[in-house]
Amino acid sequence: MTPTLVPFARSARPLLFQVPALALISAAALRAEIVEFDLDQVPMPTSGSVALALPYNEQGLRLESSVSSCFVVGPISNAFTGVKAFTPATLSSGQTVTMQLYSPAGRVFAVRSATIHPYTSGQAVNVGFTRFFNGNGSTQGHSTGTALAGTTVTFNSSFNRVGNLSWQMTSTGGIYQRFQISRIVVEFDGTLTTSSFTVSEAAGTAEVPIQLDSPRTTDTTVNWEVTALTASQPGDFTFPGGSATGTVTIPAGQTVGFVNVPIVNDSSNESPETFRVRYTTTATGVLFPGGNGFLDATVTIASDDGVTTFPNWMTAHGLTSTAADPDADPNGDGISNIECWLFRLNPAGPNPPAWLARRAVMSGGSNDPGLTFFVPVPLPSDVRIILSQSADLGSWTEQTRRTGFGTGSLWTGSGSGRVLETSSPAGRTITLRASVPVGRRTKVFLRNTYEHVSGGGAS
Ligand SMILES: [Ca+2]
Ligand SMILES: [Ca+2]
Ligand SMILES: [Ca+2]
Ligand SMILES: [Ca+2]
Repeated sequence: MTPTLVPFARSARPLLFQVPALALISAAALRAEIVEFDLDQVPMPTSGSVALALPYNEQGLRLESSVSSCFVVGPISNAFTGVKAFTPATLSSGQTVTMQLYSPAGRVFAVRSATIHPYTSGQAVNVGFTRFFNGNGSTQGHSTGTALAGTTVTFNSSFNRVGNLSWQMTSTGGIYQRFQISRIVVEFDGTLTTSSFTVSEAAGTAEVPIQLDSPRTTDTTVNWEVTALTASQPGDFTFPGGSATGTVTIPAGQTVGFVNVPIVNDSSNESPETFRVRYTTTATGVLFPGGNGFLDATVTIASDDGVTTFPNWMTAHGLTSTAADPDADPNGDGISNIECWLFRLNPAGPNPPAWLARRAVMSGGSNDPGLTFFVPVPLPSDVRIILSQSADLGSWTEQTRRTGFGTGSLWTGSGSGRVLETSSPAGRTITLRASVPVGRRTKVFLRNTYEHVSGGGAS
């Protein structure tokens, strides 16, 4: 009897575990996006001052002015020893000059501090009208104090979430009231993102992420609300902690938080069903993409009941067209769809680590090498498993194969006598052992190949 071989696809399984691409935890070593605008691109003047052409760019910030250049003063006389500071060009009486610092990319930031210095020919004179504007109509005045070494001043909450920082200087009464700035510290606002995904009905929990593009210096609290769409509550999922709303905090220095929504592992045959998690926030220093006031993640629950074939498994996970091909990997985790079906893995979203342990791993050590894997029940009838081995990764020799676990299905081939199988109510643990050359040390490479055989077959 000839087995039906259409459609027919191959799926090679590399021996190394691949890290799921869906891992959402970002490295904690990421730098907060704090920018010190401190003229670090400008050489230190060896005496007096140097002209600084405007606009001047540093670390994603741009300095512009109503004049075409300003001065960078360095270690002049007894004033700015070791400090680079900038100041507008000399003003004539009554002239006003406006300086503006902003992100050419349009990024919003919080102004944290500025270090300002008085200046009048090396003498310490308090300059009291150094007013800053935030571009939104708010102003804040600071005095330089009399210390030539400068004073670091901080900014109130109206200087959070600004598009620019500007300041003016006007000469009055023929006296050049001038000050210098050596350092402005801003923190760019973080952008919050989430992602929609498919969760397996048996996964227990949908971990819905809320992520910052970079860590912040303070905790970020985000509100969430869970709403049923085509899924029903509490039949298909339940509210986290029994509440449809709550908050999640992304701690300072970290970039991700989760809302954990319990998923009900029912026994109903169902199409993919959905619920929504909507995020809103009043936290300062964070934004949603596009300036939206909220952010949605849609979670699709894939039912695992009444599924008997590979195409059923794809349909249950909402996969169609080429995304449902046996060799396709729509969730980017390095595991093909056909292998997901054999091991009852989620092909369209994340998998619990315990499920990934079902996949084939090396076993038996150097004396009796093999591949061991676990096929959960119900055992499929339309997946062919082929063990091959190689001494050089160039030519491969098939050892044994089996198509599905239906009646009459058997391991065949020269290696069929080396197969070990143990059954349990949960499934079958299978070890496919290699053919080991005797009397010499050699390398053996093993691989499992998984194919879809529509309708199944004997081998
Ligand atoms: Ca359900
Ligand atoms: Ca179920
Ligand atoms: Ca179900
Ligand atoms: Ca995959």
